[in-house]
Parts: sequence; C-alpha cells; structure tokens
Amino acid sequence: MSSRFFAGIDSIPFEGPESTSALAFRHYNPDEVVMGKRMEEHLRVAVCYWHNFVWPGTDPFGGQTFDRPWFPGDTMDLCRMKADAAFDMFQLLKAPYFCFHDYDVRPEHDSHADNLRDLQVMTEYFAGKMEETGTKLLWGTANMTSNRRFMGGASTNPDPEVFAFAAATVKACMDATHALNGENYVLWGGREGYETLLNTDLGREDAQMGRFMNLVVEHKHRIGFKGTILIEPKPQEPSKHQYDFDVATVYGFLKRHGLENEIKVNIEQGHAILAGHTFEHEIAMAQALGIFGSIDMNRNDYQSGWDTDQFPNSVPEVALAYYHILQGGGFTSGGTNFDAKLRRQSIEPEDLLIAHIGGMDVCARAVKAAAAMIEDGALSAPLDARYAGWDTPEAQDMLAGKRSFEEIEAEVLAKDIQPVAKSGRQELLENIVNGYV
Ligand code: XUL
Ligand code: CO
Repeated sequence: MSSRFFAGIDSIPFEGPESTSALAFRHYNPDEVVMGKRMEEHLRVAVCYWHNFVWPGTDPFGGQTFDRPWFPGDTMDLCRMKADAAFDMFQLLKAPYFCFHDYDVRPEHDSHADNLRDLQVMTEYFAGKMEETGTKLLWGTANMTSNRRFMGGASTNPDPEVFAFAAATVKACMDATHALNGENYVLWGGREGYETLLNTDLGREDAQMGRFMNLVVEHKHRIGFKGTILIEPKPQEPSKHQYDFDVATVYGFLKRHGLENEIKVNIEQGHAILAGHTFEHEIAMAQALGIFGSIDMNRNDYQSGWDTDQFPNSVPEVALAYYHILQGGGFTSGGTNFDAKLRRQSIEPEDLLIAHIGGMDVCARAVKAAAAMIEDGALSAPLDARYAGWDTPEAQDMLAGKRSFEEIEAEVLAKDIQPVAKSGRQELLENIVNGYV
C-alpha cells in the first residue's frame, strides 16, 4: 500500500528476533499459535485515534510540536484527511482494531445538532474505510472532558442542562459505535469527580452518575447493541478526586446502582499505577469480581505522578498482566488498546509506527511468557498447594456458613488445633517468573 502521510513505507513485516530494521516486528507475529490460539486473537490489538492523530504534542509549558497536514482538524475535509492517515496506519501495523472518541473524528461545535450531523457523516466514512481495510472497532466513546461546558463534570454536573447534553452526546456515540459493529462501548469519567468539597455534594453526584449509567444500559438494550459497556477507572487527573478511583471502587458503584451484571471495566496500566496498584492487581481484582473487560496498554513514569501514557517497554510487567488475563480465560469482547502517546520530541510520522511496533513486540513476548507459565503450571501449582487445606470437608463447611463461631471454637479446643506457619515462598516465585521473561 502507499500512503501520503507515511510516504515511502509500504509494509511492516515480521522479521523475527534477529532483525535490525526499525520498521519490522521482531516478536509480534499475528499467526503464531500460542496456547492453541493465534497471537492476534489473544492480543486483539487496537490503535487509538486521540493520541496519534489528535494530540498536538502540547504539555503544560509548551504548545504544538507535531506538524500534521490535517491540523487543526476543524473542517470535514481535514477530518477525512486525518481518517485516511489513521486507516493507513492501522493497515501498516496490521492492527485488527481501532478506538475513537467523537471529538477525535469530527469538528467540535456548540450545538448538539451540528456535532451529531458531523459524527454521522464520519461514521459513514469510517464504515467505508473499515470495509476497505478490514479494520474493526474495538470501542467507541465520548470525550466529555475537553469542551468547557463539561468543566464541572458531565453526568455529575450541578447543572441538569449539562447532564442532558452529556446524555445526548453519549447516545450519539453509542449509536455510532453500534452502526460500526463496535465490540464494546467505554465510559471514562474524565471530569466525574471534584476539585473541592466546598462546592460539591457527593451524595447528589453519585445519584446522578448512577442514573446516567442506568440510562446507558437501557439504551444499549433498546438499540440491541451486543457489545460490552465498560467503565475505565482512574483515581485523579483531570479532577483532583475522580469517582471511578479503581476497580474495587467501580464495583461498589455498580453494586449500589444495580449494574454489576451489566457493566465491566477497561483497565489502564497508568491509571492502576496512579491508584497505587500494579496493573496485574487491577486485572486480578476485576477477574475476582467478575467484571474484567478490556485493557488500555501503556506505562506510567514511576517518578512523575502524572498520567504520562508512554508506550510499554517492560516485558516482565506486561507478562504478569497477560498472565492474569489468560488465567481468567483471555479476552472475550475486550482487547489491548494502545492508549499511549509519543514523547513530544518524536515528531516524525515514522515515530508513530516505531512506537507501536515496540509496544506490540513487548506484548507478544509477554503473552508468550504468560502462556508458558500457565502451560507449565509454574505459578498455579504452588498456589493450589498453598490453599489445599481448604479442600477438607470441615474447611468447606466453615466457608459455606454451616458452622458458627461456637462450633468452630469447640473444634479448636477438642482437637487442640495449633496452626503451623508455612513459608510464602515469594522469592522462589519471583525467581520462577524471572525464568520466563
Ligand atoms: C484518559 C484515558 C482516556 C480513555 C478514553 O486518561 O485513558 O483516553 O481511555 O476516554
Ligand atoms: Co485510557
């Protein structure tokens, strides 16, 4: 293929670990079979629209550093030019999926009618591009953070007119996602949180967000959308306190509003770090609670405390994430969305490709390491052994609520039970993991 934006780059081949080319995959080989499934089907890679084609390279101290022919993207012609480059990149990378916000793909207007019209035009344009290239939509979403109308929140805004505008916006994006056969719909509560309690009523805002998410689920069923609704937790940024702090907090919200069987989570590595967790903690917690959906793959700078959205480059970290994903049965409707952006000095079109090649190679190595650990029972065998005491009928009765405190105490006294301390073997397990990564 030839592309005006990626001029001179026709394809990005898989060349294997010995390759020295910057524009070749060393480990991401879509057809390689891992644990009985093609690598492409395990990872379900998606490229995001916003960081690659919309973000201009700004930081709090400086403006645009990237020079893209479709900037500022405020006309439909520029939006189509942007889409052409985006779909060229999805194809070059052989990424099966992409993700977008409404705001990424159309000009932004004050009126909902104008936003809706332009989103519908772009939805049709995308449908043609998807047909032509075979790229599929992992998820769609609405940007309710950038426009100043949302500065005090979307569904949690003190002004019901903002709630209504947000509802109309999400309806439009869900309809677009449905029309494009999206496999999920994501809601990241960008400004669903607060800066100061002096002007915030927590009880009201929780009730508003609960009603809003119920409206989302009602609409999903009304239009027959078969995808999964996902909430993306994040503890801070842009608000000081974000309501969807982490997976456990989101689960509490879902239970409170009767939504725990309707909504799952999209877990992002950097957001897990900001919440004081590891990525695998958040994944394992979601699996344990039955709400694991999808992941946003990136990495955070461990020192800065900001959401730096860097491309992943640590195989050991990513391997543990995929370990828990595979242990839980792998992705169903979810996938690996690269919610990652270039550093602002990486200004060449080629840098976009190189960043994704590196990220996809890291994920490929990680998923292979995870699969090998599972196939060998390297971690599951010691884990099963650690909990084996619970297999006895007495222990099972205790767990099933069949024995009271009095009965348990009587048994402890009668048998003179004196628990023997056993090693947790953390260093041994860490050494075992190190042998796979
Ligand atoms: C923000 C973030 C978003 C969501 C989609 O931190 O991760 O890009 O993934 O709105
Ligand atoms: Co994200």
